[in-house]
Amino acid sequence: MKAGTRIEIVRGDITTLEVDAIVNAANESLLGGGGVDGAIHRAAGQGLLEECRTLGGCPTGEARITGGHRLRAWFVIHTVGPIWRGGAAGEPALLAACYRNSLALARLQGVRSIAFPAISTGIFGYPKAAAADVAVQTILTTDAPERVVLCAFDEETAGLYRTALG
Ligand code: AR6
Repeated sequence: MKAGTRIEIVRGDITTLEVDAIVNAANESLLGGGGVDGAIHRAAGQGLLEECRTLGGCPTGEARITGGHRLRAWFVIHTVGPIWRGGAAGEPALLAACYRNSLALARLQGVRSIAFPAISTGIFGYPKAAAADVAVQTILTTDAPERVVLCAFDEETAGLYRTALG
């Protein structure tokens, strides 16, 4: 983490946040889905889907960047978290790679503030406490923008972030 990076926990809907970039917990098609992915596509509008169609998908653990279209955020960084298969299929390393690769794209674009959802902890079934630890540890050990928001959709996740941050 760069000296001066602030990590904040915010409860609520990531699509409403005033940050330069929001991260989407997508799937390998990058063509939308349920959960936070569905919410982001609904809020950003058809233009986001059209831009995503040009990207040709994204492997698990990697990230791709698009414009924010009708969102407040300038950019959406789409990353594909691992599906939880019991924990011995490389899930922790893949989840850490999602955070690292998203932060790297943010830096390349000069993003000063970025918000993450709890990647993989919904439909993909990653245990929430373990995922919160991976998120916090990876952000703390990666060169990150000035402001990093951990967006928790529920109070349980917010509490797990508080614990992971110590
Ligand atoms: N703002 C912030 N967080 C949210 C929001 C929101 N509007 N909506 C849900 N969450 P999930 P995954 C939280 O299932 O597990 C999609 O179909 C949610 O409570 O969105 O990575 C994709 O296309 C949970 O804590 O993502 C993929 O197929 C977290 O976001 C698949 O789901 C992640 O839950 C990805 O599954």
